[in-house]
Amino acid sequence: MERTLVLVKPDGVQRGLIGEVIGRLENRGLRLVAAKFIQVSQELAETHYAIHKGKPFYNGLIEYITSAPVMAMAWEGPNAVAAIRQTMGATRPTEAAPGSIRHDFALEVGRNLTHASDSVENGEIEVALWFSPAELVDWKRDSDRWIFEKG
Ligand code: DAT
Ligand code: MG
Repeated sequence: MERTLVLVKPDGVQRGLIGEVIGRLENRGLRLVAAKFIQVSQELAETHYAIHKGKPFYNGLIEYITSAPVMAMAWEGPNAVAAIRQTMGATRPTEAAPGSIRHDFALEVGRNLTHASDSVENGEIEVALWFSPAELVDWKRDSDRWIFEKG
């Protein structure tokens, strides 16, 4: 079972799209593990986006993610990383597949609404960065056996 970090970034929160993102992930069959609505600190933003340090868009990215509250969540499921990246759509909204969130609700790469971990390894790392072990809820849904082929 893979785990991934999902953020509804400040533009998604301001535009009232938290419910839309959660609804799409629930509909897909993914299982919510943790959620919190927070103002991101400079330190967390810099750690989360450390890989982009030095790139021309880095300063703008840090400013954007710390500009207003975000909805941070951990979701799990079989192939959760690939499934959630697909539901979010490509980084550039104009390259995102029709039906994806970034296609359906965004226009610009610097206002692309959501974050989702890009690999299984980064899913583990990012969930651990954003959530303490006590915040991660270990639970089963009654519907799991109708969505997950193996428990
Ligand atoms: P993703 O969010 O799809 O994982 P990424 O990790 O490559 O994309 O980049 C992180 C964020 O940085 C992305 O969601 C938006 C911003 N970004 C990436 N490339 C950019 C660019 N060329 N210009 C402006 N912002 C960019
Ligand atoms: Mg990324």
